[in-house]
Amino acid sequence: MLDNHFKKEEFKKSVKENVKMLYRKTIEEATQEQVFQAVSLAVKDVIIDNWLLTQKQYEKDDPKIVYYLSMEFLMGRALGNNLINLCAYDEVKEALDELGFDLNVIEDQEPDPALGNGGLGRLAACFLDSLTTLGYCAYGCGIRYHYGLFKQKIEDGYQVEVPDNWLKNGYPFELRRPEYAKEVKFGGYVKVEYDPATGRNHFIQEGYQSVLAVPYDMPIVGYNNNVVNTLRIWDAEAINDFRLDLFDKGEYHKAVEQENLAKNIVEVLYPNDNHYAGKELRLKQQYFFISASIQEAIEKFKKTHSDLHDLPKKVAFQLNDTHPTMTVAELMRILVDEENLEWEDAWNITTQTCAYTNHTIMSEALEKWPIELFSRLLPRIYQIIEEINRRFLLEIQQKYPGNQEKIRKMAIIYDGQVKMAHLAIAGGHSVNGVARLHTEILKKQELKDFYEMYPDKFNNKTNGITQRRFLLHGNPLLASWVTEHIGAGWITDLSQLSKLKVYADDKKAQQEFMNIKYQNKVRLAKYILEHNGIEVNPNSIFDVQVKRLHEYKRQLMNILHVMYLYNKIKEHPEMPFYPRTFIFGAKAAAGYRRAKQTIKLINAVADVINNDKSINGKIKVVFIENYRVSNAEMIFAAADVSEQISTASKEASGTGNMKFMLNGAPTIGTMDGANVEIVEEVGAENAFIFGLSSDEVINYENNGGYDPMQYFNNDPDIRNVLMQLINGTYSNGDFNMFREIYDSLLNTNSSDKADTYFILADFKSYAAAQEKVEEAYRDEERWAKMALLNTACAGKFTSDRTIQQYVDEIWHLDKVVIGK
Ligand code: CBF
Repeated sequence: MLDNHFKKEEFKKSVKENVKMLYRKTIEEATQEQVFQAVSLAVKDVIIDNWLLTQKQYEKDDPKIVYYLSMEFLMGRALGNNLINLCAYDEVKEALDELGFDLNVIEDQEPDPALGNGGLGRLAACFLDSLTTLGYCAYGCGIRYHYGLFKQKIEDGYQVEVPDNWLKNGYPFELRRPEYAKEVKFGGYVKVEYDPATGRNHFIQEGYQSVLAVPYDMPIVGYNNNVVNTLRIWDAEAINDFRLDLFDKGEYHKAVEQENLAKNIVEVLYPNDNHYAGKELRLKQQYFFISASIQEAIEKFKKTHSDLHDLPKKVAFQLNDTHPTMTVAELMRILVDEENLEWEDAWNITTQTCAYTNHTIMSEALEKWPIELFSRLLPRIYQIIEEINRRFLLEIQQKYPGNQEKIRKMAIIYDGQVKMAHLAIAGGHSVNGVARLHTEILKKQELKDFYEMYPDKFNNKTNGITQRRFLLHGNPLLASWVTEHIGAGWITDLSQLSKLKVYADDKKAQQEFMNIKYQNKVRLAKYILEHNGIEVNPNSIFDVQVKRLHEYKRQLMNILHVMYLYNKIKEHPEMPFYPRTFIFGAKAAAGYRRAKQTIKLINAVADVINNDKSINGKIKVVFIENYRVSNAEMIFAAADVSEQISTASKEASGTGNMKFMLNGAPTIGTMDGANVEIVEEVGAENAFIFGLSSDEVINYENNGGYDPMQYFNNDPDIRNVLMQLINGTYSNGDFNMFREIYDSLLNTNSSDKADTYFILADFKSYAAAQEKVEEAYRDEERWAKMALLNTACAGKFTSDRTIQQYVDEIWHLDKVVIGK
């Protein structure tokens, strides 16, 4: 699909023209950043043609639309990805070469739009890529945070957060759409007026403050199919007319408040992953983008349809976790208050249109808003939720007469709180988990009562990732090798990777595969040298754990194991040991103390070990600063070993695990989340599984009986490592620096439970699994076969498969072909 615009000469001309128009410079005078802007505009120009074509086709076909509602879209850079999906990467690379620029360097000028925290936001981005590539009509709806996830700096081993001003130079791939702006109202009170003509009460919000939600559209380019969907992110602006009105009335104070509301609401993304902080501003953010998105969706529907009862045939709202759950109440508000539908009708439409994805069982992530806050901020929405709750309780009572326990556990409003997950389940037709094990835990444990009441709503959708970004763009060498061996079909049908299995024992293929891995390791080693000043050996095993820093993900266990290995090497310098580079990358939420201490510990251990000449560089520890989508692509490509070591039952799915697998890195991990399915696909002999099972963990949690002190007392290796946390080994003699971590494992000094995430219970089986990794790696053929098979068996984990399952089982969308 080589469009005219990408004919080299045309493209070069257009870049030069853009540089001139934007900066009054010749291409020779332009900076790399300016060239990035100029190239992006030239690419956007082509995209816009397809965007228009897509829109025309949608108007013609009137397909059902899915609105993927998400507080987070962790998009990563767009330029390279767009070129890949336009099948124009190589042409543009060549054109830029001729202009004297390196496309990789130009790509590096792009800020990483970090409008998300981790897995949940990145999943949303992969889903948009797949929806578009598969030819489905979809909108991503989110927030245009002015500051995305903070940039991480490491100073003296500690994380320091630096604001991410990603819009500083203007973002070339967005388009402001003021014509679709919506008013969103907060606060005030609800006036009830009886209308004798209809015999109905009308609910009118008065005395409110409002903001104008202004959408910015970003194109989502499908792979080689001319389809361009839209990510619509809402910015907030003050409503000028209203403000003047207030000035006139002398209500200056109110006018300023309104201005501030607009300023604050989209200022920054909350940097919490898997954690609910209960901040008022966050609730405002939620209602802000939901109200604007739902208003827009209904307005769009009404342009071509007259009967709102048909909404579920034409529209699906997917709630990405509980954050967008307000959708249920906002849709009810529009249908009942504005469209004058009867409650029952409106409820039928709402429940058939909304569907909810659960992404975690971590209790601290459960959103529960105090009713005081909720009703003050959103008085009409709160009334609607009260009514939903009243009716829902009646339903429970009917099903379980006299069972107060059910009411206590399932009510939407209880104990002075609005429980968002309960609202999402009651208000939709589908509840899905994100990996088979996770969905089973939801059914049997976390959402058991809801599953008993609505078994048909529950279903599983194992997560996936887009191979276009995480192989084709991130690992061009491997991508070409795969194409040479099985053709290019895998780019849109990842199951074709299984054709690689025949090469698993082929010596030549093994060598080529491992040679590519080596080159990717050299690329990463160069990055590490440039960014960390640490020299790492590309012949060592690259053992990688990159993900958000969270206690349940157990980066702590990883670094304690590094300390343990170091002790062993020091005690037995003669013992055989295959050199290893332990690579970490992780951001900790700004207020998450324990996580930040773990980062400091990793860096402190790195400092000691990397500078100990006596071990001849057998171990190196690297903490990659500011882990994000763009460096992730390079890290996955270079990994030998994928660390997926969460406490079983805690990681809903994981998606990093899939990215490593696709790039040929076997997993060392627990039977948690999607690891279970990874092992099923690749075979237990091609992974390194250890640790407590999820049943064992849940059993301890429910019935007690876990005593970490036992491990401390009975295992000298564990005792030794833990003592090193408090004897100054890694803290220049400071006994207190890591005391809190030590206490958290043994509960010597706190009222919390000790070792909540079973690190000591799993430590020795983790160490044993790591020994097996070393043994396997020493056998070059065996390792090459394992690595190759990991890639060959990764077909299931494409987000194309996940999306097709959502389409078939939840959304029922129609495929669209452009230009038919
Ligand atoms: O489903 C996508 C991801 O979501 C999380 O990141 C989340 O924020 N709840 C989970 O922790 C991951 O397990 C999951 O893969």
